Amino acid sequence: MPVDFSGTWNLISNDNFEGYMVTLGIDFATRKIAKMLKPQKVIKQDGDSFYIHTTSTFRDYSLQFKIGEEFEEDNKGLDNRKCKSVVTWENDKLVCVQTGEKKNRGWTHWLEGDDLHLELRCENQVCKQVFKRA
Ligand code: ECB
Repeated sequence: MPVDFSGTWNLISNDNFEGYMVTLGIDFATRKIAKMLKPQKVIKQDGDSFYIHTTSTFRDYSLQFKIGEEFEEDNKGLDNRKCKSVVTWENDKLVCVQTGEKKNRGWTHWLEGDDLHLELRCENQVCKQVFKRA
């Protein structure tokens, strides 16, 4: 059985979100608000098709992709840059490479016990988020 990320997940920890946002050029006022948020993720996984909706009281972000199929990603409401993204399986981890203006940009999702983990990378910064099932 493949891993199934489907479900509703609530953020419980957010390590170095500040460093990640600074590398993305997010302004001070926005970072101050963003740091306080406790986003929720809704993930719908159907085979190799994914829908990930991240919601908060401030901004929402949704993403749809198929494993191995490159797509244009518009990071609207985040840093507003565009990039070319592709998500692949690395064993049981979901790995996204976001090619664009920013070097070494991407993220990795995996399950650990009952928790959903997310590592967000940009340049030399790594933000580590952990979510619990709602
Ligand atoms: C959408 C909730 C967070 C809103 C933060 C608002 C402003 C900060 C601006 C830029 C910071 C960059 C990213 C925000 C961090 C998380 C949002 C979604 C990250 C993401 O790419 O999740 C992936 C993997 O689950 C699916 O898009």
